[in-house]
Amino acid sequence: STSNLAYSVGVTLDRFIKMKQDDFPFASGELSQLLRDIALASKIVNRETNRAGLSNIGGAFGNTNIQGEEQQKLDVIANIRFTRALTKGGEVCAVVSEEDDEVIDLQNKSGKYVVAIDPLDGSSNIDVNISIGTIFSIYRRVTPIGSPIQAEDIMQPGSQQVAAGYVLYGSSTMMVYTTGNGVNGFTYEPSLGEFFLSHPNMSAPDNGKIYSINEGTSNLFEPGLNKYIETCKQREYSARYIGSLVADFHRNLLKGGIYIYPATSKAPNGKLRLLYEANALSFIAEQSGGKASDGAQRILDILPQSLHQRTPLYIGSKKMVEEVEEVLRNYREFV
Ligand code: P6P
Repeated sequence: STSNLAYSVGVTLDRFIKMKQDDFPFASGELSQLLRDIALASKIVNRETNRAGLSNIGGAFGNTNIQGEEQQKLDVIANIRFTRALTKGGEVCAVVSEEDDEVIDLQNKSGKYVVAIDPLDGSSNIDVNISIGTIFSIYRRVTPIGSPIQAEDIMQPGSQQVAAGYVLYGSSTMMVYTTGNGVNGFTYEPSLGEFFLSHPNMSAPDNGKIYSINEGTSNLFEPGLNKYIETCKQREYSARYIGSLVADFHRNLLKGGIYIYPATSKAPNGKLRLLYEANALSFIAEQSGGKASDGAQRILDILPQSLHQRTPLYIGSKKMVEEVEEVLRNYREFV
């Protein structure tokens, strides 16, 4: 029966958030409410993602469905869902999203938090039915209540995050997040409409044998990176790269591994965005015992200069990130 199923699969996300609320003596539940708002929006996005092929909401833009309605891209829909949930929740005063050029002021003047979000990363994978994900960072606003000020409230280094997480719409849908006291993973049970604690206290293996990088552009890589990749091959590591950051990151977090999106001669800052991709996953990586850098400096120490700035990303098992940083350093010294 439903109650047995609920009992057998353990703690719901709501109950877990409530249990952990005591970790924040000063927060009177706003962060808890904010996490619930994100979970709610992710349930809606999950449903729409799973039906994408059916109701013709694929990645392709400008389709019209049988009703002749203009079809929106799924990442645009996801952005609307998350922004609407955060607006209604009332806890967030501003959102910076991959989908919007400028910061969105939610007009929640007393909202204590700012959210940076990639509502649906890797949405080009939807049409080929590969897992995709939502990535989010949560900051406390710096300025007193009123309209948020971009320079102070939005452009905070990742080290100022109070929470961060991702939702992976995969073979099952999971929500993984941290509030600075470790990392916990929840698996969605659609028949109950609930996330259940399935991966308590996630801990990244210190080392690993999986490397995730798009070697198709290796002729554009710096020499030290190609040297590291060569080492991975000599050790017969597994190359696993599915072109969906959240899915690659999540697998490496569970099994041990490193994900690299490097600077190249054509893209000196790589491809991934600092505010709503690298920072959140870097907070998760560190909180689970892993490491994240741009190849030299800690991602969470980078002071943002612009909303959509890119950063190279080396993230995953601590020893793997440390090793590649060492190789890069050695080769950079000799260049
Ligand atoms: P490339 C998807 O577009 C994405 O942002 C990440 O999810 C993914 O890891 C990466 O870009 C893939 O980029 O250049 O290897 O196709």
